[in-house]
Amino acid sequence: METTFIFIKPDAVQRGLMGQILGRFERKGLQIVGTKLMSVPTDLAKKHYAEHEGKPFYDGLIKFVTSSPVLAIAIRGVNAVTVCRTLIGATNGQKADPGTIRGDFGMSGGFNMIHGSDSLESAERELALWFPEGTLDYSRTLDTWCYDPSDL
Ligand code: D4T
Repeated sequence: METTFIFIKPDAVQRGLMGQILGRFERKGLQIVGTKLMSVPTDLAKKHYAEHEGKPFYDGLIKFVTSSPVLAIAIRGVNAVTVCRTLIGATNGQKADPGTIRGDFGMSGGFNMIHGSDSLESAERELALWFPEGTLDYSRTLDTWCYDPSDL
């Protein structure tokens, strides 16, 4: 099992898409183990996007993610990092495949609605930044119907 970090960005929160987006992860069979609707302090945004510092879009990106609340989410499942990235789709909504979150809901590269950790190492780093208090550990009876024993 992996735990990955997702956040629903200000554009999707403002557009009233939180429930529909969260629902896509739930209906897939993934387990929500943390949620937090929050304003993002600038220093947290800068730590999160440290790898992009100096790039042309960096200042606008920090301004965007700190402009209005986001929904931070921790999600658990087998191969959760890759599965969530697949559900999210390509960075630019105009190029993202139909059926993905960005492909179905968005038209932008910058206002692209959602972030998902791109590796297990990133997930661990980002979860420590966004959920320093930790995530929840609970079992769900439905997991016995989401995975066959060989998946686990
Ligand atoms: P995130 O990190 O937000 O899940 O998005 P991606 O993993 O799909 O894309 P990324 O790290 O390459 O970019 C981070 C963030 O910056 C915005 N961005 C990116 C932008 O505004 N202009 C650009 O040219 C790029 C490459 C969008 C996502």
